[in-house]
Amino acid sequence: MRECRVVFEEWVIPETHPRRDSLLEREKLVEAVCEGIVVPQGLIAHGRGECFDYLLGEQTIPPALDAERAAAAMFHLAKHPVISVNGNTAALAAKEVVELADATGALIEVNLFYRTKERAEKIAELLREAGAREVLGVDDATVRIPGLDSMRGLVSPRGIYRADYVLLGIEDGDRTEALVRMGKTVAAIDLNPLSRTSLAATIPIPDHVRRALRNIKREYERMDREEAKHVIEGFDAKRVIAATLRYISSRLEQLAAQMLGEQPKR
Ligand code: PTJ
Repeated sequence: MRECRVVFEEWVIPETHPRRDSLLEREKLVEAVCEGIVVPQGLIAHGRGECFDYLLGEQTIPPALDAERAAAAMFHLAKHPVISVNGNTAALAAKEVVELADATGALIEVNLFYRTKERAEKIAELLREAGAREVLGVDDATVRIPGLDSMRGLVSPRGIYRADYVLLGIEDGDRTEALVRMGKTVAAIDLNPLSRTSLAATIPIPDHVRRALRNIKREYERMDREEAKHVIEGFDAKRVIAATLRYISSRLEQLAAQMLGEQPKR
């Protein structure tokens, strides 16, 4: 492995550290950068995600759960669902991706913004180690998403190109918009409700990728096709974004009031 991190002697994250989980997650991503799975830019994306997760209270908020139910419903209704996996998602949630694909019968495809064959192979290997039987998007990324130039537009003809439903996470806005333009239903896990991805997605999911994938699997298993139709009929992406912004705004208002010992505004 390329030596790319400073190794602090006897550096362990104390069991009692109040931000232990968050620090361990960072370590996991740094390691994944050294292994060539995550790109350095992925660390910047993660930091932005962490910031929004703070604002949400590091929990699944009610509008996110509504979106997760809609994302689960689409797995019941779609003919050709695909879970699109990039470096960050693979490093943080390979197991959850595989479990969701197994439960729903969706295909898994590696799809990278910073695509190299070597990275795609490594990510596919990580997914196979997590139990994936088949991973598309490595040798078979031969067709192009219209409107996306260079390597980042390449997808598998059996996977994302043909899909009627794509679930993706921690994604760039350009690519999400291009998939929506192709007429696909796109569910996008992104902690930032104001990102171009969230604004373009058919189903924006403002939640951490690991929590979101677990919740989608649970909700999928709880509903049948009839209920799924109902859930989709009642779903409104704009309401999810607006409710998330209101949630953050009122949470911050409450925290500020608490700090000053004031009665929170109604
Ligand atoms: O692996 P590649 O080559 O496909 O590249 C992946 C990155 C992440 C570098 C690429 O997709 C990218 O540049 O993404 P952006 O445009 O920075 O967008 C990432 C979005 O994901 C941001 O809006 C973050 O808030 C959000 N995000 C970061 N970490 C998480 C997250 N959302 C959910 N869960 C997270 N853990």
